[in-house]
Amino acid sequence: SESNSESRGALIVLEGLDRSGKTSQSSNLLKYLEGLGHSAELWRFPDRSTDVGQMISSYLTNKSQLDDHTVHILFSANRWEKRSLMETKLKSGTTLIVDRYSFFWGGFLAPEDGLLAPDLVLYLDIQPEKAAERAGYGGERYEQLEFQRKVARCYEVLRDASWKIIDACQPMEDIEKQLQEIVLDCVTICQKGKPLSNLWS
Ligand code: FDM
Repeated sequence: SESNSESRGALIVLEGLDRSGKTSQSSNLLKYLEGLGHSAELWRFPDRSTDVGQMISSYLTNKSQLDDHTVHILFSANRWEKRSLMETKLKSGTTLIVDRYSFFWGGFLAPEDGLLAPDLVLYLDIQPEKAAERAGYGGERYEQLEFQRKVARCYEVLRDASWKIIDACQPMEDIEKQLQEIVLDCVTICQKGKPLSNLWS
């Protein structure tokens, strides 16, 4: 294994619209890093396994109604409840590939302040119309073209020069190769001692 007790793992986030390919590419990246002997885990937000996650899940599947502010705070709480485990994992040398984090829809809100900042944000860029043509919007609350258009505009506001923008309409294998190269660079920089930091600080 290339990891040792002094080197930390990288916090790598994939963002993008629904059907942009985040989930497939996240598991590809996990296999890739594990194949190289790195310690790595796949995480996703919302994490529906917790109590807060269950509240979010029932909102997303239209089983409960909540106002927007409440939902944003729940999404944020869902990250806070994982923060210390996240830090422990990173410090023990495990790289985390995270399928969505703070940047979706309202990620600029104060409750995010103090969460761990990603070392890398990979944005799988796709037009909302193109994403809608792909098979299987799952029928959850947010999986509608009109909403995805708003989300796309929101990402445009949130993203900054540090994000790596990947054209999500290329062949999957090409995307996979590009992601691997960028991620490996990032993992190496983190191993060499780049400090962890907090969002917005
Ligand atoms: N989502 C996800 C948010 O609205 N805010 C957040 O902070 C996060 C992490 O939850 F529509 C939305 C994005 C998506 C929905 O996500 C469920 P998954 O990836 O389909 O489980």
